Amino acid sequence: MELRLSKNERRLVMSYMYVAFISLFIGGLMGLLQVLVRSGNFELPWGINYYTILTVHGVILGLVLTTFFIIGFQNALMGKTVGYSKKQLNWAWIGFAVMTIGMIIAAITILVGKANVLYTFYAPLQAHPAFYIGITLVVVGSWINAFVNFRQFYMWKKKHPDEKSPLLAFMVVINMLMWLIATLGVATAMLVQFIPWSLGYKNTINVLLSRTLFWYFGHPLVYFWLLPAYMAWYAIIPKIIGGKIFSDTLARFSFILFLFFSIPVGLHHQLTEPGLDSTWKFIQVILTFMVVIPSLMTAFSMFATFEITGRKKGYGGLFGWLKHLPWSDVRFLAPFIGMLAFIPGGAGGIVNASYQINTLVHNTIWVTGHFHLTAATTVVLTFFGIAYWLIPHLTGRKLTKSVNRLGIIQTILWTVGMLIMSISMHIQGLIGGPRRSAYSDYGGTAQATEWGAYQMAQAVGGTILFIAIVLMVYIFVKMIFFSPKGEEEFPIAQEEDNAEPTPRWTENWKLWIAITLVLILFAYTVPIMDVIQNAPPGSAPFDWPIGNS
Ligand code: HAS
Repeated sequence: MELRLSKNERRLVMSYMYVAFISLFIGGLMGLLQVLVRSGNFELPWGINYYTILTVHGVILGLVLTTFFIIGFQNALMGKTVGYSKKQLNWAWIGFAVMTIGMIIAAITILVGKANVLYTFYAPLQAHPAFYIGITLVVVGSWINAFVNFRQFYMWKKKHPDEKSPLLAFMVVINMLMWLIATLGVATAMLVQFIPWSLGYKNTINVLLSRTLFWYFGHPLVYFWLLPAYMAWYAIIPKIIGGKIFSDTLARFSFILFLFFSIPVGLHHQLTEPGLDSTWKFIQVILTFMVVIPSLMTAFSMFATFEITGRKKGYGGLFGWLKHLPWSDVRFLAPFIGMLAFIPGGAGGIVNASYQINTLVHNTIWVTGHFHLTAATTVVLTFFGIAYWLIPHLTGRKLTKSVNRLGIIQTILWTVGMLIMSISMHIQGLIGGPRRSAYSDYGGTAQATEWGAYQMAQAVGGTILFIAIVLMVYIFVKMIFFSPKGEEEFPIAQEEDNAEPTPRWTENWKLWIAITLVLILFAYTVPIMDVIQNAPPGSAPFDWPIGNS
């Protein structure tokens, strides 16, 4: 049974949305500046450091927009399916406050140029301690939220001992469990390494350990972004297209597989990193191929949902069922394009994960192209698709025809901009174009000259994307303040009437957590012990432009 979101719950979710959309604007503006600088035809005014804007872009979009949108959306899902007690809601607000304070501290530190360390904050680049403390607070706030979600779920189960949990609440709990276990890595790096080092209590830092702990967190981070999109694909899109959930069991099982395999795979970001034994890199590459499986299950499930719904509506033929899809409904179109983007985006991921081929693409702008397809298209377009019904639902307004039309234009602009930018990034990467770097003609070398056309294309794509961002922010404001009052549906799909019952083992939480921990211990114990026992010489801090700080 679906619950009604109270006023206070709506306000909480909206608060997250405000932060997310303000971040979209600021981060997008930085993205525009970056592609212009890298085209070689534009210089930043007032001596602004390229790496300051690159850090703002990565942190604000990769860490702030995503985390705030996700936790806000998940809180709406929890409110709708299992509900909040007054106390839980108060704690949820505390979580939001801690996250927001942390975010403001980190953002100010970056903006004043005291944290030019990019979103991966790789040592030995060093930021002001306030940056690390701010990020740590964001994580602590998200933990408070995680525990609220666990409690909500537990209380619901207690009240309904013989019922299976609502699918969306189950998915939220898996995502927050993965997040909690993954963020332990980054929290350890912050508390044991970065904060004491930046405060001057330690002169040097074990760079390899800090990067290994970062990627222990950094890879599940990308699935923390992806799973809320999958929540919408599995349980919301079917309702929007007038269908049913293909299989509750399959959906739960794919989420359980994400819990198992998202974390013990971080070394695939460090395949070229010296000091890590190649056996363990190889083992984590194999585990990476395991984490592809739940995405393939999701693709299968989505095709099945579309085809079954189409055939039920009487559309025959091999592909005739495609015609029934609501192409003019932006709530469907935006996430659908996100799905399409994940076909090349996921294939690119498999290329990256292929141990030897990684040598070709690592640290090139190919990787940037990869994550603009996966994170910035698959995930972000799905988030926009969610916003088109969630925001009006929360603010008591209607998604009007004109906003829907603007949304479609926005989606098309985004798709065109991203195609131009991402394809040229992939190609430039294959011919050696580096990532994470400001413009340089590398002394006029022939190879750098070859990159010029692709950098121009990125500037064109990035400019179109910025226009799409401005339009999205306009739509956001319109949906909050100017659309006519009314009720907008919170679309949650039901199972087929004759669906097979979901087996009870899907809720064997102790077993799932135990398997997750065993896999992590297996994949990480030896590499981490090795990195500590045979530690490389520690490094003194550096700052941009490169040099000892
Ligand atoms: Fe990745 C680097 C491997 C998925 C994000 N990735 C990154 C970075 C980011 C990122 C941000 O192994 C850069 C980090 C940095 O700053 O250094 N990635 C993978 C693999 C997958 C993958 C194997 N990545 C993602 C997702 C991301 C993301 C998802 C964000 C949301 N990635 C890597 C590796 C690197 C890496 C290496 C390090 C590279 C280096 O050297 O630095 C897999 O999860 C992909 C599996 C996905 C699929 C696709 C399934 C398709 C679906 C759509 C179906 C479509 C439908 C449409 C239904 C197999 C589900 C219907 C169509 C009709 C016509 C009806």
